[in-house]
Amino acid sequence: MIAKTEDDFNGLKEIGAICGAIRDELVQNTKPGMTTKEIDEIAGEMFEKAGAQSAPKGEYDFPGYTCISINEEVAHGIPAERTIQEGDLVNIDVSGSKNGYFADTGISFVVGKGEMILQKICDVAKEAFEAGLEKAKPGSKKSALGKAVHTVAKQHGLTVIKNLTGHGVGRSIHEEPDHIFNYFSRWDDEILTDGMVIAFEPFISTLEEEVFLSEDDGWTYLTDESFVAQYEHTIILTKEGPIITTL
Ligand code: M3C
Ligand code: CO
Ligand code: CO
Repeated sequence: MIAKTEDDFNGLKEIGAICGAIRDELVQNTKPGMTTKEIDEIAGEMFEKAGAQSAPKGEYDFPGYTCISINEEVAHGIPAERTIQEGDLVNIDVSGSKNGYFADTGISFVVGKGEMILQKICDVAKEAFEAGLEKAKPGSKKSALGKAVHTVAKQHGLTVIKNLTGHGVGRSIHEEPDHIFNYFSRWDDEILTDGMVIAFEPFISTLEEEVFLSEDDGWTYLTDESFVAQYEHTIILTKEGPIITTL
């Protein structure tokens, strides 16, 4: 969407703060021995208390309030009986709506002490987000964000996932612009505009550049031989600078 009115800005900030708070609470509660379903239940309660709805559930009938993905699972992991272990790479992605406004945020992190490479990809995903954020201005090319993400990944000897992307958000969970790539696409000549609302979510990988969909559940994106980290926020682009709604 293009945010124009004060109601737009307030509505986007309200659901952004709710999703950000749920994300942080879930991260805090991700401890060895917990099941992903138990973690997800906390989100269900928090959405309800806030008078907000889970976007995956509401928009796609996803079997969970949030997406929780572990190790070989990259995204859209279904909360279930899988137990968190020390050293796991976990991604928690929270998206929701209130009063017709949407937000989307996610983070990858390592539970307790884990392998150094896992912490590295989490740190690089955040660094790539920050590099892209520098380019997130009205009048700039959308492709500049992906270029910045890929540059950071390469600097660290890492790769990006090319078949998962950021997207527009605001009045629905996924809307125009359809794709914010994690690499420079020369065919992408779209110019970012004032008030445009985007979910920017770099995916940084240790090796592979593509994920594949699980044939078992039809939801979960998986890797074969890599580990992948994501870092996502909802951003309103303005002439005065970006507003991150999900901090
Ligand atoms: N919030 C998720 C989508 C959840 S709906 C099942 C997202 O937009 O960040 C991702 N898209 C692709 C991978 S994660
Ligand atoms: Co998300
Ligand atoms: Co998203």
